[in-house]
Amino acid sequence: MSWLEKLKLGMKKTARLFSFSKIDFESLEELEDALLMADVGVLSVDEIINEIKTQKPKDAEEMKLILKNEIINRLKPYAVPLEIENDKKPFVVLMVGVNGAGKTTTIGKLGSYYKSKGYQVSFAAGDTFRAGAVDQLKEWGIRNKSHVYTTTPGGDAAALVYDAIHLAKKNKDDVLFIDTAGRLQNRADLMEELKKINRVIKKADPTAPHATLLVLDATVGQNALVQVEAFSKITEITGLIMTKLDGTAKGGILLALSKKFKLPIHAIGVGEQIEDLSSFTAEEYANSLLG
Ligand SMILES: Nc1nc2c(ncn2[C@@H]2O[C@H](COP(=O)(O)OP(=O)(O)O)[C@@H](O)[C@H]2O)c(=O)[nH]1
Ligand SMILES: [Mg+2]
Repeated sequence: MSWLEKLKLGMKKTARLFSFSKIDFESLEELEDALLMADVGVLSVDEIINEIKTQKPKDAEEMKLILKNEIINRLKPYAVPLEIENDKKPFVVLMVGVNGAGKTTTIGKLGSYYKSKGYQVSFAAGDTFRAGAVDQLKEWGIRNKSHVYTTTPGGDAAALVYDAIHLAKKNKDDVLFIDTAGRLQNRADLMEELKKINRVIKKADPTAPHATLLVLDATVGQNALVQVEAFSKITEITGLIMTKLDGTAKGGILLALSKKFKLPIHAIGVGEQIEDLSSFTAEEYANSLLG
């Protein structure tokens, strides 16, 4: 199955909200409800509905086209791939997010992607909390034939990160992905630890981290907004990755996020396999969202 087919299949639950045979321009309210249910967000929904009213489509087909263009125009500025700057060696990517969002899996997928592009990739297993997290990353390291810098479970994550940057420099790694423990935005101690990790990264390399990616699980819908806010208070988020767009009916959340935070969306995930992560493009997304 191609990526686009997978994305379409994954977004089916969201797309089902927009069954246009039932909706014509006289039942804009139905469309409004569908957009709200898909978690597009009140602000964007109002603007989109107003745009449709202004353009006065003749039929459902025309309305769908306006809607599609609205979605594309709103997201295009944020569909930006993660660019590795070659003068940063290693280019340090810090991955953050709540438990189960898909950080470790996404690191593995990104690692294999950049490896295939010819970069020497390495991983720092900074999730020393969860049993199994280190092994999970080691697996990805074996698959990608990449270094995985680890410490003993329960060890000091910040110390590991410090060592990992030095080892990555020594090994001349091009990109270092730092995994972190999932932390709830309401756990002050864990958020404090993230600050410490950031300080330690800067000690090892004052220009790092070169990217801090917040991994979000699409199935949480509107709560993603709360997560971006909470993590932004602790550390400067430079980009987003949205996982689990497969099997959610809240696929419109990317529109709400872009509207509010104007952050780049580097990639989206539609499954658990290596090939289930791809760069984000507004057209593909709009097509999948509308079925
Ligand atoms: N369906 C689906 N599952 C995913 C996706 N990304 C990650 N997962 C799964 O979500 C679960 C948690 O992922 P993990 O990487 O361990 O999350 P972490 O706690 O943030 O490191 C795992 O079972 C992954 O296989 C995705 O895009 N789609
Ligand atoms: Mg993890």
